[in-house]
Amino acid sequence: MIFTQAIVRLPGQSIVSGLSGSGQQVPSYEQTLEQHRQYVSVLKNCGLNVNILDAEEAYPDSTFVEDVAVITPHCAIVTAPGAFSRRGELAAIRQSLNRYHSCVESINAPGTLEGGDVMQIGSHYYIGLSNRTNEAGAQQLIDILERYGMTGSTIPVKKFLHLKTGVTWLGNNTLIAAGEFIAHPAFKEFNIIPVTPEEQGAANCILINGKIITPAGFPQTRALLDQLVTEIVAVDISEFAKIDGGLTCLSLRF
Ligand code: CIR
Repeated sequence: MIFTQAIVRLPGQSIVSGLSGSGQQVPSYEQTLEQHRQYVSVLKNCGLNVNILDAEEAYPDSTFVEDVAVITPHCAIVTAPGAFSRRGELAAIRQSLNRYHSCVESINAPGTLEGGDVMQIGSHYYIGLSNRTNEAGAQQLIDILERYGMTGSTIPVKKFLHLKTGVTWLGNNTLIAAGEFIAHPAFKEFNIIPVTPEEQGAANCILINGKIITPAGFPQTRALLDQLVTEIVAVDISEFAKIDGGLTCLSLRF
């Protein structure tokens, strides 16, 4: 699948108050801006037109745009974040999506769904059931996908924030996976690149137009990837990782 567009949102100064599972580290606003700049430059080098949205100070986690929308080749879907503090992000992303898609669907209460729980492989979408995405939200997404000729299935997420925190698609029938997803029966048809517990953050990679974007700072995983893939680009997103952000969640790609 060839991507041509990406949507990102600049981090605001309020990112220092972003949600964090551990609550132990606070990102530096200035460093998130610099890492975001480098991230955008990598997306551009992959051939994408990048629409850089203004920061939304009222919403500390709004730079993680992946969670508030799912974009398919046939329609876009505005999600319903399970995190209450993130629900105000929806109005602005809906406006942006209207520029690209004539069909913009929604997930509605009592359903909750965050895009970090949605992993697309071809026309099939794996949907993680996590603390952020519930059965009702997942079922609504499956119904929407089916209306447009696509399919979806659910997979429980036990230890990760989102499905894609623990597993992502690298193309060529291959997934990179950590923890519970390394030997998960739902993924038995795929080649799995296993990530060690010490390098868990490396399971969140992005495949864009034949290039694999990987988070910097995970040497064991990088060595494994180097044996399999030629075009690998590492990006430092360590500031975003302090509040549980990964590579995928910083953009919508389509
Ligand atoms: C949150 O907890 O919502 C943000 N601090 C991090 C969101 C990361 N999103 C993602 O992995 N898709």
